[in-house]
Parts: sequence; structure tokens; C-alpha cells
Amino acid sequence: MSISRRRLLLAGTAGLLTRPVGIAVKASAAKSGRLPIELSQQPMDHEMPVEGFVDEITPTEDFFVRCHTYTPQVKLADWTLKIDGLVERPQSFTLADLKKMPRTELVSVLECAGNGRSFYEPHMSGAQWKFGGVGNARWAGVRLKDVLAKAGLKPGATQLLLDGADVPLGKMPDFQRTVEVKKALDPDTLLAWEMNGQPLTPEHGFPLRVIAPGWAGDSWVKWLQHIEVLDHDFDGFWMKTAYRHPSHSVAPGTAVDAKDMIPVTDLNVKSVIATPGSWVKPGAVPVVGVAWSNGAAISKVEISDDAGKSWRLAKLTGKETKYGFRKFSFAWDAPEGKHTLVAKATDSAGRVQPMQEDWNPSGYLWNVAQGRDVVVSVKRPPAADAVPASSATPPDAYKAACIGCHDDHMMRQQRMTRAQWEKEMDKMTGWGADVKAADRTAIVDYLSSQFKP
Ligand code: HEC
Ligand SMILES: Nc1nc2c(c(=O)[nH]1)N[C@H]1C(S)=C(S)[C@@H](COP(=O)(O)O)O[C@H]1N2
Ligand SMILES: [Mo]
Repeated sequence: MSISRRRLLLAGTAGLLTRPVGIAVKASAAKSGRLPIELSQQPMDHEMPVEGFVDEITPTEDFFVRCHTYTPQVKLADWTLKIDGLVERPQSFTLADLKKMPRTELVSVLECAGNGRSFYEPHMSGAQWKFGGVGNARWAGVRLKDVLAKAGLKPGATQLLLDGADVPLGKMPDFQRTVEVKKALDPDTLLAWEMNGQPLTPEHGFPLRVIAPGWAGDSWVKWLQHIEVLDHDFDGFWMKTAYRHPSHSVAPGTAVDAKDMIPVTDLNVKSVIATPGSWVKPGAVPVVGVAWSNGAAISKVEISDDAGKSWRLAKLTGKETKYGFRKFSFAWDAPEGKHTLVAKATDSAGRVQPMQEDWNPSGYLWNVAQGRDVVVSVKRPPAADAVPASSATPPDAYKAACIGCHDDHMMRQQRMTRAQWEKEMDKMTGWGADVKAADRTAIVDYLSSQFKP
């Protein structure tokens, strides 16, 4: 696969990419003409722009990508899925073996736990998703429970340790996740090889991935090659430290004790307006978007054009599926002026999008009913001035220590205090960044002055 010239040029203008860092471009070019928002090129974190929320099924080429490390290029001839641990009969399946089993299809939303993280105040470290760290696809494969039946779970089995073919960079911990046996045996939990009628693409997990409908994306392990059945909780980094949130509400900015942190599982009820954008002409304007939840159908979507003071019902259009996007449409008679549009979804379990954030230390599961400012005028208002790019020259030590595993997209998207940058330095040196003691202050000076709240 080749790196597109356009993207290489973009990387060049960032001025800091000293050597190519693997494959930086999605395999499929967007037919929709929508360009992804590139949070990071490699590891690849690509966000879908809000206009993408007009589609009930998200085209694969528009679908967000979230990778903790470089995308592995798995060759089918070398690949098997192994199942061992607490099982009666350890198994090794080829893709052809799995395809002989009963096929199941399911439409489901896949949303990153960190989607919306950039909106939390105070900010925290991590991929700075806005709206588009979510998509809805038709997945096809086999039920995980049918695969497990071939191996036979032994008594005492409680967790499945799921491991993909991606290889950690430096000393970062391997991305390994567990799913409890109860979720694994749910008939809607699949191992899928198909997304929207095509084999999975490399960035979406070719040849096989976990489909955990209703749960956040971190459980949807890609490039799956090994399932180990355990009788205990797994304490790897991505279970014990990452993907946890407080079991109770905490005040924004609070440090939470590890014993009060529980794993992220279910998604929240949520909606996003796709159109209109920031400007429309006065008159009849359809307000269109999608809503979703964790498996409970969307029962209503309300729209406000006055920042939440008054609400009117939108029409639910499209198809109702248990786990998928539900489209909505509202006929807005848009009067001239500045307005704040808000969509607020309710699901059949009675959950409603909140008007205020429930802050948590890692910024997971954002689902605030959020205002979108729209200017309604006959003439297009002048574009706001772009924020000037940072002009400070980074210290050479920064380039040497921090550019290589990834480029500076990772740093530029953050808005952190000096104390938070110090913690990030500890995390990255722990993962293998080679920072000389004498250089550390200069690097932190640079980061905390350029990429601050
Ligand atoms: C050994 C490889 C490696 C080096 C060297 C490295 N990083 Fe990273 N860094 C990573 C990986 C991998 C990720 C993506 C982690 C993820 O997606 O969960 C990352 C992510 C980040 C992020 C996003 C927030 C987060 O923690 O996920 C920031 C900020 C960052 N790095 C800063 C730095 C700085 C500053 C340096 C230099 C001191 C540095 N990195 C050097 C591997 C590295
Ligand atoms: N093996 C592996 N599986 C993974 C990841 C990863 O980095 N490695 N990222 C997870 C996360 S955090 C999310 S949100 C989803 C993203 O899936 P997508 O890239 O197909 O949208 O994959 C999950 N599966
Ligand atoms: Mo995620």
C-alpha cells in the first residue's frame, strides 16, 4: 500500500515528521468526498465530520478509525483464531472454518468510549474527539457463543481475554481486553469478518473482529487472533487503568481513587445534528441527524432552537434497529438571526441526554445534549479567522524524543496544564521515549506553553 502524496505533503507542512511512520492513509478513499478529521495519522485516529451523520448506515470509507498502535497487515494464509485456557477442547479456526458455521448479520453503532472527550472541562489527555468517533455499520460473522460452544467452557470460566495481531510500540502495554462470559454468550455478540457487505478493511480489523453491540468500542477487539478463557479478572493496563470511570458522579477535575473506578461498558443515549451547519438562509430548513443508545430503541428526539428553553418533537425517520442509528428530521422555520440548535434524545428505557456533563477523569461517554450555533441570514457571514498555527520552534530534544512513534498531531490536539504534561511525559518515558534528564524541562516548557487549556 502506498502513502498518498497529498497526505505526505500535509505531513511535510507540519514540519516535524522526520521519518515516515508506517501506513498513514485509510485503504479506501472516501467516495462521499468527505475528508476525515485526522487526529493522528499513525497510530491512526480518524474522525468523521458531522455532515456524515446524514447517513443511517455509515459508509466504510467515512467510518472513524481508532488504533492504539500501528495497523497490522494480517495475511490470511498465516492467520488463525486460537481458543484456549479454561476450555474442554482448545481450538484453532481458519476463516474458512468460521464461515462454515451459521452466519449472522446485525446493524450496530460502534462508538469510541472517548468520543466527545474534547468537550470536557477541565480537559484531559487522550485522542481529542469531537462528534465523529462513532459510526453505524452492518456487521456479518458468527455468534461468539457458537464458537465458544465448539471449545466448551469449563466450570469457573468468568472472563474472555481477547488479543489482536497489533504489536505494541516500545514498552507500551499490549492492547488486550477482557469481556465477561455473560456478554460473550449474548446472542448479539459476534465475531465479524464483514462490514457493510465487504471483508473488513485492515484498519477496521481484517480478518476478524469482536462486535459487542451496546458497548463502547474498546471491547470491539480488532485483528482478533487469540481468546484465552480465564477464571479471574485480568489486570493488564487496558483493563485495570484505562477504560475505567467513577461508579458515582464526581466534581469536575477530581482525582478519583482506583477502588471507585469501574470498567466502561454500556453506551449512553445520544444524538448528533448533521445539518444545518453553521450558516443557512432563512425559511424552511430541515434539521436532520441521528440518535442511538445501548440497545434500547430511541423513543423520541426533541429539538430546541433557543438553546434548550423550549422543545418540539422531531420525526423519527428511517428504520428502527435495536443497536443502530435512528434518523430524525425536524421541519424548522428558520427566522433570521443567531440561534442555538439542540437535539435531545430519549430511549425506551427512559434515559434522556443530560444538559450538563458528568465529568470523569479520562473523559469517557460524553452525551450532553449540545448546542450548535447557527447563523440564519440571506448572505453568508464572513469566515472566522483561522487560529494561527503555533510559531514557536520546538527544542531539538523534543524532536529527538517525541517524534518517531508518532508525529506531533498527537501533541497538537491536546490542551493540557503543565502538571498534566508532566504526567504525559512520565507515561511516554515509561513506554520508551528516550528523554535525557537535562532536556526534560525544555520539552515540558515547550509543550505546556504551546498546547495549553
Ligand atoms: C515508544 C513510542 C513512543 C514515543 C517515543 C513517544 N510516544 Fe507518545 N504515544 C505513543 C503511542 C503508541 C500513543 C498512542 C496511545 C493510544 O492511542 O492509546 C501515544 C500517544 C501520545 C499522546 C496522546 C495521549 C495519550 O497518552 O494517548 C501524547 C500527548 C503523546 N503521545 C506525547 C508524547 C511525547 C510528549 C513524547 C516525547 C516525550 C512521546 N509521546 C513519545 C508512543 C510513543
Ligand atoms: N486490537 C485492537 N483492537 C481495537 C483497538 C486497538 O487499538 N487494537 N482499538 C479499539 C478502540 S478504542 C475502538 S474505539 C475501536 C475502533 O474501531 P474502528 O477503528 O473500526 O472504528 O476498536 C477497538 N479495537
Ligand atoms: Mo475507543
